Amino acid sequence: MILVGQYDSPYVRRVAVSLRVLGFDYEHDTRSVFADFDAMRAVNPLGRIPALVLDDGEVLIDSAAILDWLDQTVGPERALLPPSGAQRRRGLRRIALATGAIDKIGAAAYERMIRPAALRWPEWTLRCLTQGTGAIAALAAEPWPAEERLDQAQITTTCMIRYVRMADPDLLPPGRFPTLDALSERCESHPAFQATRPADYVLPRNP
Ligand SMILES: N[C@@H](CCC(=O)N[C@@H](CS)C(=O)NCC(=O)O)C(=O)O
Repeated sequence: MILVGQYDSPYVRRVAVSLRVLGFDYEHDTRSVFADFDAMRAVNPLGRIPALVLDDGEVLIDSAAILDWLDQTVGPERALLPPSGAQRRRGLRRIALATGAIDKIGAAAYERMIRPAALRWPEWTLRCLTQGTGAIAALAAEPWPAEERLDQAQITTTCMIRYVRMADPDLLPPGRFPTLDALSERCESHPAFQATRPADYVLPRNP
């Protein structure tokens, strides 16, 4: 199968980490969602990453749908999201906070880096940052026991932390939330995270 999208996208990265943790082999198509927009739209009509091209040619789009397919494929014992009950609700809440933080802090970063200066809307940016940092604070207040098995809430939250530290480092400096620092350090030392660690955040930039 082929994973389309670069690892500076936390959505691509959470899929890549999950594929590796669950033992799937994949090829990596690193076309750029911005620089290769038309080619990207040929894979995903939305022109977004990630997409996963299965061996029979079926194309899965949206990281949540891809992760759902992975969990269904490996079955409930190995699934990265618990199949039901309070554990599943807890996992889904954490994942919603982490992906919400990515969306809001990402929107503010797009505003700052891509939108021409004259068209920026500071109140909107501030609202996005308030939402994103609120979600991060809520995640920091959750317990993240070191002995817990690696699951999707940990994977997505760790991908979010790395993303925020690339997109807007001042929002999540080391030391502000020791629980999240510990989670991130633990997960980032795992081979699946090391193999997918993005060095930089690649965006077209406007002055
Ligand atoms: N809900 C989607 C979000 C994916 C997403 O936001 N991807 C970003 C990269 S991090 C993207 O493709 N951005 C380009 C665009 O939307 O134009 C998912 O979970 O896959």
